[in-house]
Amino acid sequence: MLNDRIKITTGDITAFTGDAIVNAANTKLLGGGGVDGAIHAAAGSQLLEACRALGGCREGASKITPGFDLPSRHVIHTVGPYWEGGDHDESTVLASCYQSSLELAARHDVRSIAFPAISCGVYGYPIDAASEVAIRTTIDFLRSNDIPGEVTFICFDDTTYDAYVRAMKNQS
Ligand code: AR6
Repeated sequence: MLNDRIKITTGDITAFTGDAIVNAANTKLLGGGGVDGAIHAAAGSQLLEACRALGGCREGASKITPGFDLPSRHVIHTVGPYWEGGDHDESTVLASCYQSSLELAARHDVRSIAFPAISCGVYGYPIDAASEVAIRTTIDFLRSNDIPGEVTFICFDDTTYDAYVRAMKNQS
């Protein structure tokens, strides 16, 4: 069952004990605030070294590193769109973040993966619209792929959690 493969929880993504967590990074891939800062702090300085070697990342694309001191084996770094009102292809770029992260996960045999609400902090993407994109893109991917077996959306607050639950209901 598809719905059994999607989980929505609240919490801190750095505590996720699975194969990979996704980082909401920027194009430089050299750390930052928000979830990016929390992931780098928890993974240790080796993560920054590994990111330096990647040479940045385009918006909507994804790159993978080890998780170093994190409980998850990998970090998939993706770069979400900056919200500019909705008519600058933001939803296409955001869908591409989820799609490219899931493709990378499948190629690295990542069975369990956790996403934060990409672009919904500093980048200002409205959570209702963003959670619809996240859920729709993930459901479409899981329909035609067995790996990852499980996708968890880790929400940092209750408003985010409620939006994901609504988006999930709207898709079912
Ligand atoms: N666990 C789960 N979710 C978290 C955590 C955490 N530990 N910390 C924050 N969030 P943001 P963006 C949520 O701003 O909007 C950085 O400086 C947060 O509440 O981290 O994509 C990068 O370097 C929000 O719902 O990412 C970029 O420059 C979501 O994660 C820029 O910010 C994303 O918020 C990216 O901005």
